[in-house]
Amino acid sequence: MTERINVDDVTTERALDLYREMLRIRRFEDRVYQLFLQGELPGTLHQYQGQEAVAVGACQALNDGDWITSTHRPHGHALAKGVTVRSAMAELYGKATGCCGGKGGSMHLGDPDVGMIPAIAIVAGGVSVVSGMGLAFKMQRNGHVALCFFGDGASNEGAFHEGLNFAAVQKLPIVYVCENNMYGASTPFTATSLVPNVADRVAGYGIPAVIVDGMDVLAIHDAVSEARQRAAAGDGPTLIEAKTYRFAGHSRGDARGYRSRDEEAEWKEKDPLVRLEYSLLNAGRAQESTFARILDEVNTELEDAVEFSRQSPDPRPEDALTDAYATPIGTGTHS
Ligand SMILES: Cc1ncc(C[n+]2csc(CCOP(=O)(O)OP(=O)(O)O)c2C)c(N)n1
Ligand SMILES: [Mg+2]
Repeated sequence: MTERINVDDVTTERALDLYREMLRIRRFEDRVYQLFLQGELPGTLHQYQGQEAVAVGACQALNDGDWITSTHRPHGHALAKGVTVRSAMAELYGKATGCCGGKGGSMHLGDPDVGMIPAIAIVAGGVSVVSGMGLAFKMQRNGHVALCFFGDGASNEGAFHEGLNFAAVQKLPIVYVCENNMYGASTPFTATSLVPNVADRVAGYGIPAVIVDGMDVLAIHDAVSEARQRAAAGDGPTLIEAKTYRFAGHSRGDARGYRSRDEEAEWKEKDPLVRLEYSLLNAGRAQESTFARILDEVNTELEDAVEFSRQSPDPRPEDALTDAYATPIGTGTHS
């Protein structure tokens, strides 16, 4: 039985925008999965279906000039922050027109032009990098805020604890968004922590922590807006723990033996897209035809991106070392 979310305080136009953003991510991920199985996309994939409300609610609460860091599961963050469907798709195809010129691929998706440092696949890597970003913003007094997405598994890394403590004592303008999807690869969070919430862990750093329904885009948006305000006002970081679930396996080869089909079904009942659609329909704020139209438009955008990517050129060998910060040993450019 679908549970309603509170749509009373949001305009219908805004709610439909949020819906469209989430659907764009969902359909992107579904389409990418098909393309991967067809052998069109190289590499591996960590997919974001189920967690769309977190990326969209959080990124929509940011201002122009704010930045995000992301993880090995970055497609949703990238699209929500404004990377275009074309340049994200072309990046997954490894094409020169991709947001990293085809050199980043799935796990390093991002684009500084939209305020997203290319994703960092080292678990908790973003927690270190965001400290530097926050410190820079504070020193520049530019009013910008840095938001760091990371998983429950990342909260077991040393970098997480060092990074949060540093940001806390320096009162850095950072919002930490933990996507607690209950598993770090195949390991349940409960097997790695004697406290039930990541939020409980940060009390020791003097950072306020908020637990929020990660399947409710409006709840995420409100929590991040408040945390953003706090950060921009010089009051320091906040941690938001979004309780969520990834509908797909950890990465493409995962048979999901560590969790039950019943558990998956329970979480699918909380699908953030279905809940928003249901709540708007139930309140008489939109019709089925509205959602059908949005789906058509999103599908058209996606097919355009696939065609664009297929027809895009490969990166040129002579550009292999541009935009790269490390060079292979033996090139003569190494010191
Ligand atoms: C430092 C480090 N250790 C291990 C890995 C391998 N690895 C990739 S994702 C992952 C699990 C991360 O779990 P979580 O932080 O909860 O993110 P989720 O996959 O659930 O989004 C692991 C162990 C890695 N990329 N980096
Ligand atoms: Mg996790």
